[in-house]
Amino acid sequence: MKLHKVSMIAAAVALMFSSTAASAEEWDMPMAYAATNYHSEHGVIFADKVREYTNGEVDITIHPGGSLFKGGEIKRAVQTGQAPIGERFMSAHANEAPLLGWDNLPFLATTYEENEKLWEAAKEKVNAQLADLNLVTLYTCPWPGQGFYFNKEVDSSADTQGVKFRSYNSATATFAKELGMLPVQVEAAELSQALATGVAEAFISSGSTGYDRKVWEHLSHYYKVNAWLPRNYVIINKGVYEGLSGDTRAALHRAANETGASCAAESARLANWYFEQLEGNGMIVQDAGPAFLKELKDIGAKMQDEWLESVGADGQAIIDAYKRM
Ligand code: PCA
Repeated sequence: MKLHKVSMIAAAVALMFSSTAASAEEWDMPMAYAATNYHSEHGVIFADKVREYTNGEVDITIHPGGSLFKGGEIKRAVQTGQAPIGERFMSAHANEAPLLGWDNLPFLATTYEENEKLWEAAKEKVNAQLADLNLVTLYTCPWPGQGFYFNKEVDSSADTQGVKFRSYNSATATFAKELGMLPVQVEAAELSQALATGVAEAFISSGSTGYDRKVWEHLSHYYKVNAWLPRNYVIINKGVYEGLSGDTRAALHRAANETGASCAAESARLANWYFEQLEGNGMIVQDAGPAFLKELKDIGAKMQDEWLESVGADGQAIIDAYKRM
């Protein structure tokens, strides 16, 4: 009788384990940038941590380089639940929700420290906006400061007229137009091809994307500007998130917080290393000259005004909160 009871308990325990195993979540996570980029490498680190902290209950497979969904499709895929989780450069969607352009305001927060403060000031409102889009943010990670790539020396907007410019969101398209350039939106994964085929002959980005896409094969000059440090976000479908147990959510956030901090530190560590690689491959990397920089700052001020106008009180509240910090 006793033995029977013990074996019944053993069977129940076995059943419990097998049902846990059967209910393990398997998530595909689309990411847009090169597999060797620190953003994508941190996706893998995140997945490993999630597996560990959920005791294998959530098993995430990373798909970098736009291989599962292209960069431009990732937000919608996660919103609609085609993918439960994904990574996206959120300011690319500021045309739909202007608030998401908070990290793309020229010359407002130009160091990692300032960028972190600005995120602190913006976080609550940004997350509320994303919740409206059926998304929950798990972590965000900054790109290094943004500057300009050209195939020639550029001293002012006199040199940029009619140049075909690869933009990555509406703000960079505006910037280009203000400089007399012709913007075309291209995802980082397609950048080398756009440069090779002449679809684009200039762009704004960090040293990171220039390095990943080996742009020294087509371009010669990089002008450091540190105009802003935009962010990628790892986002999860709100319905999927709400369906998780409290413990699983806590494990996800623990993994996300650790990964976000490590990813930001890696971005800062690599920022100059990328410039060294560009130089090592023959590019001229230098600060933007005073005349060009003055024009960029004037355009930047105008863009910030336009952003405030399109976002309204929430935008002003973010900037005010940031300035008080
Ligand atoms: N690289 C990404 C976004 C910002 C950056 O530094 C890109 O150029 O697409």
